[in-house]
Amino acid sequence: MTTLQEYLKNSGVYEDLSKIIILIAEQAAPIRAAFISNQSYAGSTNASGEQQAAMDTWSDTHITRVLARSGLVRAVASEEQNDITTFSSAAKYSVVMDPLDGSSLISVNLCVGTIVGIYDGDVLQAGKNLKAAFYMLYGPMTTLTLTVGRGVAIFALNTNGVYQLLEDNVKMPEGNLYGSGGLRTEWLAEHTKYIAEIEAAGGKNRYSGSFVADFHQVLKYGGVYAYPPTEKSPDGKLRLVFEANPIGFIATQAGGAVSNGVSNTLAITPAKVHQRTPIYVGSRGMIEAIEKIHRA
Ligand code: AHM
Ligand code: MG
Repeated sequence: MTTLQEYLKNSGVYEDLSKIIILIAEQAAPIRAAFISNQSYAGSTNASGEQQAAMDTWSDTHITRVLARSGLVRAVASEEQNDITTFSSAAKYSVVMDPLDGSSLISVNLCVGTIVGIYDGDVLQAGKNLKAAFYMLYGPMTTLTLTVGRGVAIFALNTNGVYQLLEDNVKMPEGNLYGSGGLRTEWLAEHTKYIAEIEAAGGKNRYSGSFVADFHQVLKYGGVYAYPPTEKSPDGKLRLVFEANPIGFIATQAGGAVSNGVSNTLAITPAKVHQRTPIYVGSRGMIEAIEKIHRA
């Protein structure tokens, strides 16, 4: 059995980076334990104008407090906080996170997760500069899907509280699953054409409303997760810094790709922390197909 600690050591990851990854990964247990008493909405909205679930704010406060106490982190930016918080400019690494992704599904007990990216230096960098990206998925198992820039590994939290390696060198296959956000009646012509092409080729629709969960099945089975632009929301719904970049980095490390439909989102330097982006993430062929439609 290879543990998360051993994997990080064998990968030659810098000590502080390893410590931050392990520290956040350890918060899966307290986060899972908190669901039962945090079922409601918090009555507040976040910087993206969305209703915050009690678990959004609980997870955000909890992880931020743990990072602040660690003394290892330079700055943190969270989907649930308005501004970037700087802890120590002497520290090397900054953390970006969506502390509880898919939170509209908490009250119906569907799969949700925590998304994290770690940069060397400040927060507002292009996703391609990520030093590590991972997500915890709170499903039947608690899993951790991680890249430190050397491929993708999946761990599961066992009954002894240890993350054990389930799968190393995860490769995203070409596949035909697709899930798309937004209302069909509001999709733009390019996206409508794209989905029609996928359906004509026998594509199978799988969309739960939890990005991490929907992405995870695309990672394993192949296909695409999309949240497209619309007339009303030309930048889609998901956030570049907290969602598109960490997941896009993982996809790319598994041989897949990420795009806003036109080009690779990992190349974009964010202008602001809560910037949204249209997103297509999944098997390489699927991402090439939407870019081809946009070029035509
Ligand atoms: P969240 O971070 O507040 O949960 O919002 C992002 C979520 C994604 O997990 C999911 O894919 C998408 O929003 C679902 O949106 P919709 O309900 O419009 O399909
Ligand atoms: Mg989210």
